[in-house]
Amino acid sequence: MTDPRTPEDQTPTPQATETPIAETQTSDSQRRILTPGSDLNPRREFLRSAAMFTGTVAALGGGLEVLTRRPGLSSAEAQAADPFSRADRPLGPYDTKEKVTPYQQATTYNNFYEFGTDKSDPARLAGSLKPRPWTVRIDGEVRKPQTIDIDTLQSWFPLEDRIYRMRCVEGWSMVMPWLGFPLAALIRRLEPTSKAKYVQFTALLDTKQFPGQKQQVLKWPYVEGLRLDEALNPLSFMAVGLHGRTLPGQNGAPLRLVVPWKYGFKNIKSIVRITLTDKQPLTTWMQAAPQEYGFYANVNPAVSHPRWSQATERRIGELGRRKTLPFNGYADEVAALYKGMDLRKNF
Ligand SMILES: Nc1nc2c(c(=O)[nH]1)N[C@H]1C(S)=C(S)[C@@H](COP(=O)(O)O)O[C@H]1N2
Ligand SMILES: [Mo]
Repeated sequence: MTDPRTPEDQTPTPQATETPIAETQTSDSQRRILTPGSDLNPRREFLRSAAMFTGTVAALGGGLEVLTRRPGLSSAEAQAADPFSRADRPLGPYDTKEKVTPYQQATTYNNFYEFGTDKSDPARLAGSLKPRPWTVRIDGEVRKPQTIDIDTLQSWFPLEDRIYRMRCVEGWSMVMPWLGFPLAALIRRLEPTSKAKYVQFTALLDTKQFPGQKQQVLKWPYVEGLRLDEALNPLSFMAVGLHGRTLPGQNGAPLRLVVPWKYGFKNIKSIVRITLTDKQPLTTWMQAAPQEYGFYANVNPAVSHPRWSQATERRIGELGRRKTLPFNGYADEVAALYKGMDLRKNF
């Protein structure tokens, strides 16, 4: 199996088209009312240009049916009201103030090899992924192994916004406004036994929904993992939405992991199984190329990928490159997790 990855600067990027989002008056309790394929955050009403309606919507696949236009608001006004771009938006403790990557780019420039290795494959093919009905198997070192319907699982937690940087190992980055809940809240609720030391995540295996799984570019299903203390860190997040709406298929519907201090490939999409275990999981990328991808995969500008430097990155939508920060800028929150570890060996 040869590693299909190349550094990002060899790949062209799509054009930007901002998707305007505006706020409406809805109580916080209504934020919890979730229906399949609906807007996850009823506080916001989504406005899209006529071009988006006719052009892109079909390509974006499931979960994007709710497209409404608020009467009397021009597209420019709607854009100014975007809760993620507005300067006075109240920021959460972990939110970055950096400019959020527009919805159009975050949903058309994707890595999701279950659909194919091209950046445009996921958006083009995500319609074949059916995020409802969906169950998540919880097993291993937990008091009550169980299979939970995704809507039940979501209803356990109030949804939060998190605006996180995301840095792909290929050398590009985005700023993603996620909606979801802390992974720690889920793990606590599952009551791990004293033997639980790691969390293993498994994505869906289904060649009907994932045409790319007919090719053995990776060993399917995609598997990822975290040490239990990493999983319990307040930054670790389970996303069910993006830009205020249901997570599109190409971004990992209906449930994906977000660990912003690690390279993007740790952020496993379309999770069907979460296993608490006493053994370090063998992740998909470690299995594919162990000399190139380690278990930790913490963003580290000082340690090059064997085939390219990790010192800089290109923010999607920007020209030029910026310096990559240790732990992707989240060192204050997570560096203590790796105290005493050699981060060159544990790459
Ligand atoms: N199941 C699955 N999850 C995955 C991948 C994948 O191929 N399959 N690619 C990863 C990589 S390499 C990156 S950079 C991010 C990209 O997330 P995004 O498309 O939402 O930006 O998803 C990660 N999660
Ligand atoms: Mo990536």
